Amino acid sequence: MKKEHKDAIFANPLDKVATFSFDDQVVQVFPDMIKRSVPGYSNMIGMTGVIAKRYWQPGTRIYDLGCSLGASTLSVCHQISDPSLEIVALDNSQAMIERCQQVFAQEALTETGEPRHIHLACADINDSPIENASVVILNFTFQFLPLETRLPLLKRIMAGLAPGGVLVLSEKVRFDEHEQQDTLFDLHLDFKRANGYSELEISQKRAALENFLQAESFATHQQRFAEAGFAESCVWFQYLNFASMLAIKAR
Ligand code: GEK
Repeated sequence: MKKEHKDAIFANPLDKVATFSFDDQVVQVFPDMIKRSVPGYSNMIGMTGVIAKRYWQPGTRIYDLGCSLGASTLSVCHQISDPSLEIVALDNSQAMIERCQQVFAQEALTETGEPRHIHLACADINDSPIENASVVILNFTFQFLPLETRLPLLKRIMAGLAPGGVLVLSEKVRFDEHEQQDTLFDLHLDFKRANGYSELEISQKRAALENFLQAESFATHQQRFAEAGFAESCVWFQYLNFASMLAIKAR
């Protein structure tokens, strides 16, 4: 396992803060960055595998959309030991995929040390087929998609899911009520400070994510799930302004 590098990408003053990108520099520090920035990340990832175990139907696939370094896929592999399980893990950052390939080669193994059945590819999830799925995972990826592509993607996921299949969607969320939004936003900044980020790092990262990460409210997500045809949806985890939702297709 490669040594985990500390995220210091925004530690020094930058003349101009460019829009965030999932490049080589981010890949180097990604595990540290996401754990120190996303409240509840480890809980949501850990539970993703547990949810997958409950809803996976043998003979169908699990999709990990925006897999980065494969944390959700590894969580699934820890929970489902059946070597016939097929996982499709996609990300449109070549740098992420290259590193993820190394992670899977070392860690995504069956009990007898064979490689797991994982199709890892560099692809845009907005035009990748989703077929014969029972579990689709979108952990912290949907928030980066242009707003107009979100409903079409959910409709394609819905069409690719078997009856009784599920979507796990984890995101940063925003709140329509200003006071709640401000309170949880401020506490998230405190969370980052408590995890060692400086004011400069926090403000430069914020500028880099401006308009790139577009968070939405629970009501917007729930309405869209219904519009895409999901029979049921709920919030199963929330920690400050980060949450994970489960949407279920009718049996
Ligand atoms: C985890 N799920 O560890 N198509 C494919 N990938 C995309 C697209 C797209 N259109 N847009 C963004 N990505 C992971 C973490 S990170 C979350 C996911 C974060 C990819 C992008 O390249 C990046 O790797 C990932 O989505 C988002 O649970 O950095 O906050």
